[in-house]
Amino acid sequence: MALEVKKHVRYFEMCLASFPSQAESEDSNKLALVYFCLQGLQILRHLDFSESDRTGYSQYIYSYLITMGNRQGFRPSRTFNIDGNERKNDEKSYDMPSISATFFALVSLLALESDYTKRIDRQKIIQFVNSCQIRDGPDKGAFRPTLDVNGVAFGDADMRTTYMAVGIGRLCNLIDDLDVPSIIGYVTSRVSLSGGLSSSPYCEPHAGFTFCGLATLKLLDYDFGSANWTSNTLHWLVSRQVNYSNEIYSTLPSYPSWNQEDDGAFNGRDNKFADTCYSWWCTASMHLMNSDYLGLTNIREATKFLLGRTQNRLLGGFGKSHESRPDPLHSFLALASLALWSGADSTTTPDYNLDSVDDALVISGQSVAFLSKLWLPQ
Ligand code: GRG
Repeated sequence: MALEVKKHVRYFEMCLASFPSQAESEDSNKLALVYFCLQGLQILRHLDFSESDRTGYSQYIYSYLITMGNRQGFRPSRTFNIDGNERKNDEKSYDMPSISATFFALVSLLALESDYTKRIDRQKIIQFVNSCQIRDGPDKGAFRPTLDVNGVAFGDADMRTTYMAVGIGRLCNLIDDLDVPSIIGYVTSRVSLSGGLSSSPYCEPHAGFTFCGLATLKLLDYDFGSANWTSNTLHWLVSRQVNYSNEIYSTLPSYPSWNQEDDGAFNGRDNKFADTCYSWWCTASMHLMNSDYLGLTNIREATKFLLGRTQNRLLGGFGKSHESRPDPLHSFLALASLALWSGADSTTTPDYNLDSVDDALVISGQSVAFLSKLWLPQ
């Protein structure tokens, strides 16, 4: 089955140039969309921008940077920066940085090969990240998404924000400035009885949270080999792949989450429909624990789902399901999955000449190489 490389390239380039008016509500997620498109192009090995385009896109991303005294981060939207001026030290404002915007800005700048170490103050970035961390109580170790007008950690803490906070630590090469034991304590306390990870105690585990938790641990150099809980997690992850040839389904004609089109794909939790993004959240989770674990999934069927059902052969890009329009998140995660799987089993995975992908930071091999150059002694 063919991967429509040229169409995917055009799709990402179109998204970077303009979004339809229906995407207005995504203003505060704009940097995430930029990240999906840039890293998607890089995985396709087609980030073919001129020097001036790279500079233009990088300048745009730096326009999201805010400094507030000894803290710094990227804002999710420029809407609250009404007058466009730099913040004065003691000024109270709703124009605040967020953990997610900071993570997405840095991984986008890596794709553009912009040396952000010269533009950001990484100590101040880590000060901001650390001020979002919860220090006591049941969520100790987790991170809230932003600060309130008084500079106090604000918003619901969860596994996604915790993952991105630790990702920023890696991207700034300042992991040791984070409170590593409390973060590991938070993540491992969210491993449920079934093996999947949730964000809050006793809540339903989800493949998205499971990926965020395992990637956080990997970024903190956690030793999965010595942990006593990972076999349950692996079992839960392997069970996310939908297999309707399994006899049990023929005895359940009224199973409410039955959709024959899902066969071979992954779902995010028990009794839910499958979707493109779970290809990444589930298989990358297994890969984080041990790359050999990919051999426990049926990569051939999983590839058939992506290429045959959710790839849009007319417009390029991938949708969530066989009926959905393409969007940047599902397009990026489909390509990241195909890149992760290539090489897993050469008999079932065709070579699409994609770049490699880092399972924890979710960036291309080229971006990983650029990141490592940033921290070489000058
Ligand atoms: C590095 C790609 C990348 C992203 C940054 C934001 C983030 C980190 C990860 C998101 C992880 C994720 C998908 C968490 C799950 C959130 C959740 C509870 C979704 C439930 O959504 P439903 O109910 O979907 O619409 P299902 O499929 O469960 O029915």
